[in-house]
This record gives sequence, structure tokens and C-alpha cells, in this order.
Amino acid sequence: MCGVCGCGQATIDGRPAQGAPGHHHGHDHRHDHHHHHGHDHDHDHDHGHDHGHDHGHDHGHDHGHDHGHDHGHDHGHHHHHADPDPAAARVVQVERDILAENDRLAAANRAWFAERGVLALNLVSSPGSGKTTLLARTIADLKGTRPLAVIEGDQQTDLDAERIRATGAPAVQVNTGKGCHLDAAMVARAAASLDPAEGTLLFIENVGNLVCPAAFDLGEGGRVVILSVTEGEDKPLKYPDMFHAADLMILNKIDLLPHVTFDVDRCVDYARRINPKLPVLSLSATTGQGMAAWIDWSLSRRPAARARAGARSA
Ligand SMILES: Nc1nc2c(ncn2[C@@H]2O[C@H](COP(=O)(O)OP(=O)(O)O)[C@@H](O)[C@H]2O)c(=O)[nH]1
Ligand SMILES: [Mg+2]
Repeated sequence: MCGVCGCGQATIDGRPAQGAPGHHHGHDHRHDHHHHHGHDHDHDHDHGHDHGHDHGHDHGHDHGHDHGHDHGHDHGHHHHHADPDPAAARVVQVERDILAENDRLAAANRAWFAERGVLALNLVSSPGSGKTTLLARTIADLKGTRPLAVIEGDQQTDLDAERIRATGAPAVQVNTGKGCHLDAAMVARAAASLDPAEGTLLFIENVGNLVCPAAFDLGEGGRVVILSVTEGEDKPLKYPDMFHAADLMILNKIDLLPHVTFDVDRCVDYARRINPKLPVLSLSATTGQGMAAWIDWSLSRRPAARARAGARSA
């Protein structure tokens, strides 16, 4: 569960994401005074994660008065769920509220995508596992078969959106600032700005991070976790939420297998301990080996295939 990010600073193609008109309703009524409570306390605590409540402000409206007061003493104690301290219990409640609000917006996204026959695929991985490389190659392979579009998520820069636009596909960049994941509200605004045609295959490259994106349903029709062979086969066990919430695992950079110590079978075994039915495709986004199976998977996936996000850590 993510209580540590600063999603309130998100921008879409360089413009502030907050307050921009989206196709959804219901997330514009934030109250600025929420911020004050938190900040006053936060600066006294040099924990480096004093942004957690920011995204609460963006989505939650009913709880501002309460949770604002709690932040000062709750930092660093999020994991003490058994803490009898009522303030700690309140933080857990606020995090639940944030996720509940995100789920509500994600459901609206899902309905909006379904109406347009848009298949949205949420690509999650650690930084550098090859998401953008895979997308660029995928777009090259799929070009002309159906409309394609990309939402790029990164903390900073629009480098990835530029890489995608270079392939000819429309892309919007969402910069999350200190935020460690995309959320449903950001995707709603980015999707509205892309205005995808009927039948679009919409790829969403999430912020590189195997932790926080697991908890945030974007309304996607499929979630794809990418792991590369340079990262170690133990990652599904270390980051189980991410693998539990996935509909497909891609094992990327198999061209490097001769050069690294990586046991593919063991990795797949670990992933299936977490998610027994998880399909796994091995490929190389640079050489193209194994790409065809991934292309087939994405073309055969139906927009409504994913009912809702899977894993949810308390
Ligand atoms: N050898 C090899 N390198 C790859 C492959 N896919 C991506 N890379 C490289 O890995 C690095 C990170 O890739 P990038 O697509 O930016 O990863 P992202 O951060 O997940 O978007 C780049 O230097 C890519 O060229 C692959 O299949 N094989
Ligand atoms: Mg990238």
C-alpha cells in the first residue's frame, strides 16, 4: 500500500493535472485547506515521505478535516496496523478511503473504455525493464492494424512520450512529480486528452516501481507486469502484490540470458506461487524474439476482460 507519494503534483503534458477538466466528474471538489494541516506538521518530521496525504487531497473530499490533523504523528507508523493509537488507525482508514475513491474513478474509466471499445493495458515494472522499448516495438508491429495510443507515466521528463511519438502513435505524458504510481484520476484526464478512437489499443506505461502501482486500479482491461532477466528471478516473491495483480507476465531481455545468472524456470515457478494461473511470455524487445506471442495476446484480449484490480494489500 502506498502512503508515501506526492501525486498532487502530477502534470499532463507539462500542465498541472489537478483541476483540469476530465471526462469524469467528482474529483474537482478538493479543498485547499486540507493541505495546510498536513504541511504544518510534516516539516517537523524529516522522514522524507511527507507527501503521502497529497493524493488523499486529490481524491478524498469527506475526510479532509480529520486526516489533516493526524498526519503529524502518524508518519513512519503506517506499518503498525495493530497500533492501538487511534491516529494510526485513522491513517489506515484514510488510505482505505483513497483506494476506495480510486476504485470509483477506475470503474468510471473502465465503463468509458468499454463504451468506446478501447482496450487499455497497464504496463508495470521496475525502472529499466524495457517497457518503453517494448511499446515502441509493439507499435511498430501493430501499426495500421488498429488505432494505437499511449499514456506515459514518469515522475519527471517527457522522454518516453517522445520515444513513443517518434513511432507515430499519439502519446501523452503524465508526470507524477513525487508520486510513485499513476492513479485512475490521472488516467481519466490523460485519456480524455487523447480522445482515443473506437477500438483503440491504449497502452499505459506506469511509473517504474514494483510496489505502489499494484494497489491502484486504473480501469485497465489488462495488467502486464514486465520483469527482465537482469533483475533476478526472486522478484515475484519479493513484490508479490504486483505479480498477484497481473494478468500477464512478460520476461524481457532474454537475449541477455547467456550473460546473466538467471533461472527462467525458477522465476516462473516463483511467479506462479503468487499467481498460479499467470501466463508468462519470454521475449526480447530489442531482438524481437518472442514478440509474436505478446502481439497475439494483446490482440486477443477483450476490453472487458478484467473486472477490477486484483491484489489489494491492506
Ligand atoms: N538487451 C536488451 N536490452 C533491452 C531490452 N529491452 C530494453 N532494453 C534496454 O533496457 C534499457 C531500459 O529500457 P526502457 O525501455 O527505457 O525501460 P523502461 O524504464 O521500463 O521503460 C534500455 O537501455 C533498453 O535499450 C531487451 O529485450 N534486451
Ligand atoms: Mg519507460
